Amino acid sequence: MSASKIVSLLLLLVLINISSNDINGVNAFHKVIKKMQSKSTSLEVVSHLHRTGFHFQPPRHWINDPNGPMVYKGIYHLFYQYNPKGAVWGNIVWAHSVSKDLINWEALEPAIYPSKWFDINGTWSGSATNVPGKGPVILYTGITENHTQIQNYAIPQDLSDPYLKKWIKPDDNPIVRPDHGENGSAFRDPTTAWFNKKDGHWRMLVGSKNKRRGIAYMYKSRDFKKWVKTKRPVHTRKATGMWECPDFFPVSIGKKTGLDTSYDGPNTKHVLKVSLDLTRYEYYTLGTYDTKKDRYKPDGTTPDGWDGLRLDYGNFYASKTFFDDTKNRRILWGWANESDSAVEDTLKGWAGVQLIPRTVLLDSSGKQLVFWPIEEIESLRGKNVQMNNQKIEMGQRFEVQGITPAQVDVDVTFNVGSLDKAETFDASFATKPLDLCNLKGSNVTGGVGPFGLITLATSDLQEYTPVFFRVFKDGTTNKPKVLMCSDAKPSTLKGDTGTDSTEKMYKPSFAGFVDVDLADGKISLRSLIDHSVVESFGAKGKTVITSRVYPTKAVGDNAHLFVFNNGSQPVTVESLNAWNMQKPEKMNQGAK
Ligand code: DQQ
Repeated sequence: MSASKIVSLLLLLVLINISSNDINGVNAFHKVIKKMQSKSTSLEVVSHLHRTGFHFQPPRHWINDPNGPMVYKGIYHLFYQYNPKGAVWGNIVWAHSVSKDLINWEALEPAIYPSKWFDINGTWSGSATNVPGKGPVILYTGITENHTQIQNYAIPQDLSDPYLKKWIKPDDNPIVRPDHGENGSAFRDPTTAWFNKKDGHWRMLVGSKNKRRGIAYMYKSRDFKKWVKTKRPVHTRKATGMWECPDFFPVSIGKKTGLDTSYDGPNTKHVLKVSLDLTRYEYYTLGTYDTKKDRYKPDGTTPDGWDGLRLDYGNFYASKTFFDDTKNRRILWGWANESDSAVEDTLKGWAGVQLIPRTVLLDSSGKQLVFWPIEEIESLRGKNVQMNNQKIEMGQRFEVQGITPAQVDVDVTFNVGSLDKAETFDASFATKPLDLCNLKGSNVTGGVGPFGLITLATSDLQEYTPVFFRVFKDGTTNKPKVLMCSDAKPSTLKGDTGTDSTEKMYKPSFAGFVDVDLADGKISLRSLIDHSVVESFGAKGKTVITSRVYPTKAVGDNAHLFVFNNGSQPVTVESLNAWNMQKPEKMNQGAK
């Protein structure tokens, strides 16, 4: 073999190794970093530089999956996977917070923590179900003495307490153990259960895999205690690996309200969402749930697998929805991990945020879901600035002035005018939006676009996180194909030159297509910008992308916000509203 071939081979091996460790920026976990897992940080030394202003965070330490969200007696409950002793994954308990408005949160004692043989090695993710007559029941995964994953239940000690401060784990646990056909080390994350009036049974799903086939097992029960596996899994898919945190719920066709998980009526579709352990991103399908056969069949309008639709095309994982019967809406919670290293997390004393809860509806096309930040978030809006009818020629950018852009909500509607100059869409990119974003970044001149927002930027663009659209045209139909990107590559000067692990920084570009026809030329973009989080909603929530970024200079009062256009076709900002966002009064002070 020639020397150059050997060099290429070595390079390939290095790349393979990098990409297999680098699972979408989410630190590999369930692997305990022993020397760091109990390295506690005192509150005085927690680093505030990149902490968020209005996102859900405990005052310090590691968080991951949102667990068991629900509303009970008018109080919202959020549990989450939490390490009370350090800023990396480990020592996991179900931390518990309560809120009256989904904005201000009060921390309570952890609700569930390892203490019995059936969860002594871990209290992992799960869901809550409001069982009429019984009150809320939590189903969660316990890791046993011999490291098997089993499903347990927990109930409140006092149903008259709307805060549900104390939880009991009855001794008749577990409710479900893996049988001989199931994989006891890949068997977890029970869903909210739903009730089938016709046969008087509750049902719930548990995520799993068999070799590389992703599986959602279904169990049914009359009394919520004795659970029996149904004949076949509700759904499986080859080559998708372990299905973590499945979520299964109905959505209404036509109505702008959410549905209870047990709803069984006409004009609905079902959604099955799974979190893919292999890549650390999620996908969902829309389909039909046959309640007699207990089988789910995707519609087939989008792929059932790696290229499937995503709730969020960015840093978003282990998500879970719940039905909020106080406002008739379904709300989605998702977790965004850090993109920096475990060493950095330990140094800063915290890791992970829960993203702003989003309402979930079926799009009028029936082919996808749409997401929108819950209306309550608007109560945090402070000073407002606007921009109207601002034409942006190629290469121009305009600053949004008069606010502090490190912590804002910005909502802009662009008009692209004519599509005549749009680049022709190459069909080979149809399943590869990310490749397209990497190839054609925010600075690569196009026909229609790239245009959008430049967030968390220094005035000279040494650091910036662009969120933008690029409009292509289908060569035969002339229909637009819209790409949306959120690009962390230029977000920070950090990690560019460093070689040791504290300096390394994952700075990905994230991408998705946006299904719009642009008949009126308009496309909207809303971004919730919060120091190290940029959550962006394209075309009123048809495509959502979250990025985590760590600017060194574009911080605090030195962060800037621009609208820009690098396409030869001028675009117009028809309207732009930006609001400073206030901090909630209460954000989990005193979390243990
Ligand atoms: N996190 C939990 C598991 C789940 C994973 C453990 C998903 O139950 O599968 O912290 O992030």
